[in-house]
Amino acid sequence: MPQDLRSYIDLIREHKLLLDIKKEVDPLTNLAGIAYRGENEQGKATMFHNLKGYPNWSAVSYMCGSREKMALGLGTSKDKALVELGGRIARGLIKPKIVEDGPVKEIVWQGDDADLGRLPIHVHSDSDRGVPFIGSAMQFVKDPETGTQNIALQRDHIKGPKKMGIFVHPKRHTDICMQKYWKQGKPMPVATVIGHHPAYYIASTWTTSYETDEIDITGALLQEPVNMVRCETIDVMVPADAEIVIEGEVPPNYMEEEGPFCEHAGMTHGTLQHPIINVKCITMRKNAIYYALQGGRPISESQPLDGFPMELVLYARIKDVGGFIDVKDVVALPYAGGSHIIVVQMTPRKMGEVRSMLMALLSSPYLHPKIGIAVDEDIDPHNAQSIMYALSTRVNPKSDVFIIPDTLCHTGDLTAELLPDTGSHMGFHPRIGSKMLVDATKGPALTPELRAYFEPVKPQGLVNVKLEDFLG
Ligand SMILES: Cc1cc2nc3c(=O)[nH]c(=O)nc-3n(C[C@H](O)[C@H](O)[C@H](O)COP(=O)(O)O)c2cc1C
Ligand SMILES: [Mn+2]
Repeated sequence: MPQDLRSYIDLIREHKLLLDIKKEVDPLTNLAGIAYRGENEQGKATMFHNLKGYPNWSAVSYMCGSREKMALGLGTSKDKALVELGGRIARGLIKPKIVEDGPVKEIVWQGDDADLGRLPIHVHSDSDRGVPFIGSAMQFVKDPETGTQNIALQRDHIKGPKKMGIFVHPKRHTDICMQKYWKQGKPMPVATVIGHHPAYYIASTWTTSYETDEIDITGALLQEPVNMVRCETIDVMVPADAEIVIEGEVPPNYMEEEGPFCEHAGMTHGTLQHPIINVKCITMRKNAIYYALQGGRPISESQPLDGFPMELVLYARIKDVGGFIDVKDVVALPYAGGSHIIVVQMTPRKMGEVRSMLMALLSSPYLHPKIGIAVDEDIDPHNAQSIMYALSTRVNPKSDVFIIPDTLCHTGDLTAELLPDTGSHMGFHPRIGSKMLVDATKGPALTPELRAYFEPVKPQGLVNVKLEDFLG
């Protein structure tokens, strides 16, 4: 059996990481709030079985709400994920298998039937003026010159029964591909895939080279070729075991206002000029499950989903700096918003190692990382209290903090300086920012007396006692 959304839902339910909600929930007014509370108050995904206005539909939220859940879905654990998945990628990407038919073709809506209003698309935040957005939209496009496909997770703004706005980041891969079609005056065919195993979602936010088809990353993560089937009305291949596919076209050289929407740092940026998709056909599985991926305020699914592939890429990048760095963990703090703060848990062995590592950490294919913090192995890099302890007791700002001005930064970082428009077709102003390197370690292992000095004391008897033994 292929690994898909349904096998994953069964798995997280079995591990008590899913809340099944049987009472009526309204995608337009309260689904987002319930899903947000499920993850942020109980660390659980939500499955909605009774959706107001959408009989026979169900929806899942926050299935990618934490590293713990995604790692479980990939047959590993939160703590072993970076080494295990890094190994799978290093052993080689895996090409998909082309199939003639698949479950995603069980139902086909053409013509007037292909109406977006029939899908239980939800309203994410109070910033969005009551407009539903598809947060879980994996956009599959095909380069017109090479035939290589690209996947990018890009939200869709619902504008009518057959029309969606699409937020295409200027200069990223969908834009590069789109500009090639537009130069020839042609529409770009695009397949919007909704609902599948987290491996597809992790691959779709993975930042890699334009030449790499992210479906091969999905194969490597799952350690098997995935099944791909041709769309009905456009020349694009899509996963045969997905829940829903919206086939459409991006008309050439045309843009209109997109947004406002709750962005990944937890705020809204208002509207910008972006392309649209005209819908041609919708295909889906029987009893399709809608994936109501929640955007916006942390912890939304944007942070762990941006962060998990980022952690994998950064781990692979920094562990070989200077030959070898003893890296234990890399965490893009999901509760910090925007994936701007990255904490590296490591054992520093020699002078200079931490600074060199932090330079690589903050200079990679990813633009989000702005503040890099190195901590020792006795600090929990997932825990804010533990990180604060290291910042408080192991940092001398004069010698442990470095600021690098005028570097590339994420355009969504509103603290960064706006540059004059350099000709981006969307009038999207590039920003220039700065980076902060923080060495919050005790010092290198070659100075054991220095490290010993920073050893935290332990309450008497702590290591031998268990509270349960003394209760009742
Ligand atoms: C939940 C979520 C939503 C996202 N939405 C968008 C979006 O609307 N537009 C966009 O350009 N990137 C968005 N991203 C980031 C892209 O998915 C990411 O940059 C991806 O690597 C782009 O694909 P590419 O590397 O093939 O260009 C989103 C990421 C996440 C996790
Ligand atoms: Mn790409």
